[in-house]
Amino acid sequence: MLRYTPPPADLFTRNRDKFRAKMAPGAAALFFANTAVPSNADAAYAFVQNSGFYYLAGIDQEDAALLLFPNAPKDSLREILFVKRTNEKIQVWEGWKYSLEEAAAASGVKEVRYIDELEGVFRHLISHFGHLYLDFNEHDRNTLYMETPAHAWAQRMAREFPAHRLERANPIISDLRLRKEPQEVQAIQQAVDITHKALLRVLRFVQPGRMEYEIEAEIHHEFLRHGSSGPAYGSIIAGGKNSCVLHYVLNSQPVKDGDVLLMDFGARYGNYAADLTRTIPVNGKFTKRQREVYNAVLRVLRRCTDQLQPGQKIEDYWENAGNFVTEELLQLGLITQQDVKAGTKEKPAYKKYFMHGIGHPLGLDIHDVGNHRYGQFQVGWVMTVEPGIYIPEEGIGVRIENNVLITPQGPQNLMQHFPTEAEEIEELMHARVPA
Ligand SMILES: [Mn+2]
Repeated sequence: MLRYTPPPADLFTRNRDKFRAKMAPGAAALFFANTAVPSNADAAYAFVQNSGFYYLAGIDQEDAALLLFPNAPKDSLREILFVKRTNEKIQVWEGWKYSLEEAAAASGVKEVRYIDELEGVFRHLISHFGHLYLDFNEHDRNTLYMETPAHAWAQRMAREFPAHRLERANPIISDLRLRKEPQEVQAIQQAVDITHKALLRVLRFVQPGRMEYEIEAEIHHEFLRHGSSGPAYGSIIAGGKNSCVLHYVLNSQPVKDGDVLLMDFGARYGNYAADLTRTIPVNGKFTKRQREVYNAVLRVLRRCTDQLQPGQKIEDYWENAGNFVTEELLQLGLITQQDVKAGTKEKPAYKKYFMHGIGHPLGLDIHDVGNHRYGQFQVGWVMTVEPGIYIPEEGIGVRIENNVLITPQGPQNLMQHFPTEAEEIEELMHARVPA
């Protein structure tokens, strides 16, 4: 059995309804689970489900597929889930796999068959539709290509049924996934709450001399003991000058007295992710300069969060975030008015100390899908807000990151109960266990 409580099946039923409503009339759609990915010899990487497939089917297992064909000639062929056929050997070596009944209960799909029947069913229906939706990763920051079952199916269609037309499922699913259902917000909140426990744990643990990986281990321990499948992404545990390396995941150095420690980590619960950053003083007390930088970043965090309103223009939000950081950098004496004037729209002065984006959608993926760079914020989006100021010449990098739901009333911070003020963090660190 799974180690977490999955969302109820009616979430996935509603998701499929929403997808069907966007399909071209008479079309079919085919979605695939991820396959197990081999590491080297006979071992596989830990399984991570295909997010689009999970969104529609709620099945967290390899070798599965979902066929949607709303205009199928027979009721029982309109929606079919295919799962892996287990056998004695799989039961001996791997243990539990979904039974047909369990898969039906988890997904809300009434017609569940084994994956080896997909070929026959597809062949049976091929003359009844002219368009087939397939889902490919269209994330605008993805740089890695990997052959998926959908790629293989597309090539097969081109060879065998070249007169059928392929349609893109990804823009539809991505768009739907931006707007979270209440049950999805709940799942994210569960991941957030486990992340909170891990934060409280490390605030009691961090001391000068601890290794960054020891701190990482404390976090992951806390994740796992609450039913999380582990970190949602590579945890960043970055002391001193490492705090200025944006995606520092080596976590190999001792943390030092007088340095800051930037920690960016989040639990995965079910398939949903949390994404937290806090920056703390290694010895439990910020220096005057560290506190100045910290409070500057915190003010930007608060001002940006206030802007997560339905209807807010997103391009304006990004521009405002840049302006807020610019004000703080001027105050901190890091840039001058001349620098600001010399900056261009493509390369504004603040980019020297704040090089990344102000946030991203969060959900089944840590950098979740959907067009979130243009247009307006909408109710139901969950966004990270993560301003930072990185000063390599001073060895101080500060980022503070929260996860925020956009509601009709405005922003709702899912990390409301987390320590955020410099003083709150220092106070919790006073209760540390001596090393
Ligand atoms: Mn983030």
